[in-house]
Amino acid sequence: MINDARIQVFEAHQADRGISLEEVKRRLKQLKIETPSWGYGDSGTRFQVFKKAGVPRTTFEKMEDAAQVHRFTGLSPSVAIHIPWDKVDDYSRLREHTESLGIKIGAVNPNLFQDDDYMLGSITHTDQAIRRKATAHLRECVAIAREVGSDIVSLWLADGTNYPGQADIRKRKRWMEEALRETYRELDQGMRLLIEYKFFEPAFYHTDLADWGMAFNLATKLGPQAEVLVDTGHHPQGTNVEHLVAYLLDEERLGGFHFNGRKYADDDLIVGTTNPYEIFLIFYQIVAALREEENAGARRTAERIAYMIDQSHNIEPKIPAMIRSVLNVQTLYAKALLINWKELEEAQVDLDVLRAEAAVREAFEQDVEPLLHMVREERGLPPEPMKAFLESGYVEKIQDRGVGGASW
Ligand code: AOS
Ligand code: ZN
Ligand code: ZN
Ligand code: ZN
Repeated sequence: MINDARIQVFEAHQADRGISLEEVKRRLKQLKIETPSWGYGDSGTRFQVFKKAGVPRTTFEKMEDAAQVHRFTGLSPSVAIHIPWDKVDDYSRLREHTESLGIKIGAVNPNLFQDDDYMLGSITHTDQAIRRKATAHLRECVAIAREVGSDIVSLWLADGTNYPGQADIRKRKRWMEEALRETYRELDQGMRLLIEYKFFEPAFYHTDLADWGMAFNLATKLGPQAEVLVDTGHHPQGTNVEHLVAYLLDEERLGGFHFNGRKYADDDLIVGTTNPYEIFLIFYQIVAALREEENAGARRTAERIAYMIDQSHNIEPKIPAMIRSVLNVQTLYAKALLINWKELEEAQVDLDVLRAEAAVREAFEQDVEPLLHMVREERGLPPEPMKAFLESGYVEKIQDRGVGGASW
């Protein structure tokens, strides 16, 4: 529990460290983490989809669950949708319903991987008719984004091959570029196309959009409204994700994140459960860029990063899993905001390796619970969101939905 004495100790300690808590709190209050509609439905591995009681039966009900996450955390005012998983007859009704819950629709995610036609590729398929069909779906998603009031289309492409020689890699590259150019042309001003990469799965020999370099190159070719989306589970083991984040930030092409935790591959577990230091170090790079942008009063890349959760809650209760996830992100962001920049910069100038490393690590070691309680209190939110949600009676209330809700 947090009491006044613990808060006073925290404030005094941060004052000693030379940290301006007002600035830290201001930034913390701006943090928004989108949750995905698919995170509320039934999901599973390729071995089994577990059916849970109380799972939303429709996209409308998914929005109701997502609204709970925002209600108790104040962190998740928007929800990503996936087409066709969230296909509805009337998108303006979905928009109205969502907005009546105090949240809004965020990124629109096209699905180019669940149609038999796409077994050997979608926008990279050898058959022109299939490429046309896939491109039409991408364009449709831009139109849906317009209709639901979203400014982000977020594309992950499952295209790839399983065997050497299976297809012409360079032709596929050109077809992919062609389809994305056509999609890009559909964007309204102010809309963004986020390009997500992943080095394997479902294809295991080559993936057409395999890494951040390819996504960056494509985004650069397309134009300023195209940016890279970094999913924390989409890199080979050992990749220095915070480095590529810093690189993309500096090139002004970092569009967004899919947060999740991983130990082996694209595990899609709760963010920060196995790799909290990595997430913290990603935020270290982002806060550095934010500070630079603010001082220069010019570039605005870091400020408008679209943070999203992309996880598959197979064994966890859905809403608490989502609450845990956004709280973990908030905690790690809070820690990064406690870096003593003066100390760090001095150590770097003095070429003092150990002091510089310590300046970063010491922020990670701070106990930010008092800080988070203060911020929640100031915003009129429950100081312990998970506890408040579990005591709210919502879980009991949705049991009448029964078993067999929506799943992909
Ligand atoms: C797939 O591995 C990607 O992470 C996607 O971003 C995401 O999981 C998908 O769009 C949900 O279908
Ligand atoms: Zn993802
Ligand atoms: Zn993924
Ligand atoms: Zn993942």
